[in-house]
Amino acid sequence: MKKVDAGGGWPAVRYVWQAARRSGGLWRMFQALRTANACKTCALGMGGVRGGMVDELGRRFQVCKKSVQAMAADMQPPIPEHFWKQHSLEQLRQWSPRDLEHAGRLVQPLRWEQGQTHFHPASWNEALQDIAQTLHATSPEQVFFYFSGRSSNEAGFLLQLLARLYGSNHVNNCSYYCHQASGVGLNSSLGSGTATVVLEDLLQCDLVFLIGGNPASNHPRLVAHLVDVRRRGGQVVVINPVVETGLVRFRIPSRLGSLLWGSPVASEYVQPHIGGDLALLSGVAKAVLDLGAQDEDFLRRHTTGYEELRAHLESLSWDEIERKSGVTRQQMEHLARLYAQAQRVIFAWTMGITHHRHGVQNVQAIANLALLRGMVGKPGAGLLPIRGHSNVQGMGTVGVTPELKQIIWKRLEEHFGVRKPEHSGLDTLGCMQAAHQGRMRVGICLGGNLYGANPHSRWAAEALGKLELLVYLSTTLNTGHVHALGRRTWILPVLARDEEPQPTTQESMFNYIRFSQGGPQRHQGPRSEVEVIAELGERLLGGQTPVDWNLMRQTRNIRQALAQVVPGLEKLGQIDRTREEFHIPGRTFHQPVFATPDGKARLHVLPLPELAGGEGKLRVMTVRSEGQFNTVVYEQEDLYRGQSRRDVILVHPGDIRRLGLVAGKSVRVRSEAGEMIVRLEPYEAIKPGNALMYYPEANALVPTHADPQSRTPAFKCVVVEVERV
Ligand SMILES: Nc1nc2c(c(=O)[nH]1)N[C@H]1C(S)=C(S)[C@@H](COP(=O)(O)OP(=O)(O)OC[C@H]3O[C@@H](n4cnc5c(=O)[nH]c(N)nc54)[C@H](O)[C@@H]3O)O[C@H]1N2
Ligand SMILES: Nc1nc2c(c(=O)[nH]1)N[C@H]1C(S)=C(S)[C@@H](COP(=O)(O)OP(=O)(O)OC[C@H]3O[C@@H](n4cnc5c(=O)[nH]c(N)nc54)[C@H](O)[C@@H]3O)O[C@H]1N2
Ligand SMILES: [Mo]
Repeated sequence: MKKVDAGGGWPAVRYVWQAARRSGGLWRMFQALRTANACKTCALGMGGVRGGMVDELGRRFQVCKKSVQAMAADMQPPIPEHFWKQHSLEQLRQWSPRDLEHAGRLVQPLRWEQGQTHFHPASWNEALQDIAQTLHATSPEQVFFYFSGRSSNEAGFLLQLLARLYGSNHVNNCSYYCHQASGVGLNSSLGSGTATVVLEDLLQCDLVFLIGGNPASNHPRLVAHLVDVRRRGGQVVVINPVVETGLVRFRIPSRLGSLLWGSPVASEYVQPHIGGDLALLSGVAKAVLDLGAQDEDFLRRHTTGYEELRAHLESLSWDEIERKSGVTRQQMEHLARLYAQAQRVIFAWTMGITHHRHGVQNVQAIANLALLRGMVGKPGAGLLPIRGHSNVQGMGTVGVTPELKQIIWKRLEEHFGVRKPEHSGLDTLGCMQAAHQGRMRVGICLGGNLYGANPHSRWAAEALGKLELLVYLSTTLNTGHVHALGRRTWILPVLARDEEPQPTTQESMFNYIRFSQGGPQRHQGPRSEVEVIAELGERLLGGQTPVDWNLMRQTRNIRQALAQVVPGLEKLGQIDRTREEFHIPGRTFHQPVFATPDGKARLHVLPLPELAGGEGKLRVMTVRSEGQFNTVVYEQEDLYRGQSRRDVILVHPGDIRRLGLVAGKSVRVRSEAGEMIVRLEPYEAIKPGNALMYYPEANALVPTHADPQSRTPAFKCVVVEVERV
């Protein structure tokens, strides 16, 4: 298949048109996107109280293909009752993620028990009664709660409150497979774990480092900002082992000139090895010192650890840096010069940085480099982890984490009589490991696809299969529902954000709290997430705790609670009246005063990790194509990488020769975790020594190795052997 020459453009426009037609026409789609709700896809922060498609600066018609994709999925007709008689579980297991998603909206609670051939529709009463009874009979340390990042702050807070009152600390969210390394890394450097900039800063910077991300596919609205940096005469440095088409040129559909001719994105494109970023960033930092371009005054006044970092960087040899990064000294010195010439620099990154065993150190290395020139703590400059799910950051803020800040525990106790459960909470991978060892009995999943998201698919299915009870609250069917069932499983249908009968709130990657108004219910049957949780709370804990679960059915009451419990969310207390969306205070640093005890940022000395792999092996990254949203695959083809199918491994032609393989033929790819037979595709755009496969399919190969600090699996660095079959 021929690769397109730029990202965005007509294919995106055509897709929108087709998706809209399937959903009842362009006008109906437009009306749906226009409602005052936060966009459902990434966390860039579109929509909210000022209407859909409005960004955080109030600019209109900010929409992308993904918003339409997600909306079209929610606008589908319901899955009819006879579907569950017609299709056995065995049949549904043959369906692709796309077929499952396109089956329609879930509208009835479904029950399955070990040994049964089909799912059975059941009543809400049966479902909630069974779940409450099972929880009653189970020890809370054997129950975990997994949250995706699509649900509201209100649902997230309420379910974690239920979990703690019930006695479980095993509360976590998809961030543990996503940006957790950013949170841990930033906290260790700045005392706060989120972006230090707001959207406006992006409009003022003159250099952006974009590291380990493909926003042309995954955050298309961000690319318009990168294009604008170039227009202002600024620079965009992309660091990525793959030359991604849409990061070279992008056609912004809403700008005619750009749509026709395309706009340049990257001004420099540097290709390290997979996992080579820490060495590369250290090399650039060393070259900054060689140039004398560091801001000594800033470093002395606002940071600690400068002398140690300096000594460490000076002691590193260029040989080691070049070997471990895969980038030449000249290239790193060139980047250092660009950096030295810029006044306001933003460092942005995604999964290419976090999905490694040294993910936290990668993030610390980015913070080090930014601090060296005083690029944190002033307008137009700073650090920007580009978040995935539309409310994944909110989940962390409202307490969907195994551990909570002391002050939140204290307030939960004061307001709701929560006594801190004695056992320590497990992160996502920890819960899966415990389940596999038979130490978990019940799992409750608010959205997401815990199976599809997991490394080592076979192992993940085994782990979930050992649970006595598994509960999914979902909008549509996904692979987890058919491949990873507990001995008894409930699938409960819930409303999407824009169908909620009451307002909800979400938080963007710029720490901005948005207010979604909800809207009319599209189908009879699904219930609001908050209502389901409150009902379960009443059945499980009613009368035993100070929480009035009936009051908690009102999202405004949950916002009152959030305002009282979570520092920074005080304004949620009035938001129903004021409709004022807001930035969470204390996170954006426009002054060099940091959230650490001494107010100073901390520099870290980071030894350089060896590259993974070795003779005859390849390092594989598992990534998304533009036609999917996480485990939901909408399209088989990847236009930007010129692929017509997904069961492939993309390898540099030089490696194909070196390994004695034949392009276009089937190969066996073997890792520590498993093997897959896929087609070998030659791919010039990847750095030799490295290869690319598609997530979620390639999770069959990803071992469960994780970063010890953030516990994020190394999804981007799987060592494999490839052989002919
Ligand atoms: N259309 C669409 N949009 C999405 C999503 C989606 O699935 N589809 N998912 C959402 C979510 S939850 C998230 S977290 C984000 C994910 O957004 P991204 O992080 O952009 O997504 P990935 O496809 O995982 O790819 C990461 C990029 O990292 C590069 N990379 C891989 N390994 C390395 C490395 O070692 N170093 C460097 N420097 N780069 C590397 C790859 O070449 C690829 O370009 O997108 C969000 N938005
Ligand atoms: N190999 C590999 N594995 C990875 C990654 C990778 O790059 N490579 N990326 C990781 C990352 S970054 C992430 S974030 C995870 C993603 O992990 P998850 O967030 O767990 O997975 P999703 O595929 O986003 O979940 C999609 C499902 O959410 C449900 N859903 C959608 N909207 C709603 C809603 O409003 N409410 C409720 N209750 N449910 C809803 C639908 O049923 C849909 O099928 O995967 C991780 N796994
Ligand atoms: Mo993510």
